[in-house]
Amino acid sequence: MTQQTLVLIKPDGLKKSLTGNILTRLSETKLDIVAAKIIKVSRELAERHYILLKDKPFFNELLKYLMGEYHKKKVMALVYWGEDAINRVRAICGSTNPEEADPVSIRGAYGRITTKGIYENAMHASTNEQEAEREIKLWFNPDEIIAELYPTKTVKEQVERRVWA
Ligand code: IDP
Ligand code: MG
Repeated sequence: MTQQTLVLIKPDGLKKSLTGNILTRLSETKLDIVAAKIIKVSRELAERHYILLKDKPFFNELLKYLMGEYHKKKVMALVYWGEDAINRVRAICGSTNPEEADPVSIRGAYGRITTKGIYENAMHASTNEQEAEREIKLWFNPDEIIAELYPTKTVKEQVERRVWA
């Protein structure tokens, strides 16, 4: 089944200069990258991304982690597309808890648990098709993705936007 999945290289991954290593590992999936960008994550975006975890005791620390308050204020977001994309990426990514993750997985190799109890696990990967759709639509506009993943519509709006001077 052809699928798409959201990958985030989290602020610890960027701070530790792991982008190259992580992308090289993910290339083992033979999937296509159809979108990529660097983002400064707002609290609103972090909250919306992790909305399903809002009742967890570590939620606030998790938001700060994703916003880069402990590392660098940036995240790299990518969309991978191809056969069985969600499970292929999750397999190389490894388990949520970096200490339980296979040491050969990305999280097993590069993650840690901080003294505040947050799992700093270097990357995010969508868990199922429904979450992938919600997350991809949250992080990307249709024009930032080079594949037609979901239906779109055109709207006419008069908005002020910044352009090159
Ligand atoms: P996932 O990233 O493997 O899908 P989720 O349960 O969606 O795992 O959790 C999102 C993120 O929240 C994890 O990647 C990790 O950074 C953090 N996290 C999840 N569970 C815990 C926990 O029990 N303690 C501390 N941090 C956690
Ligand atoms: Mg998750």
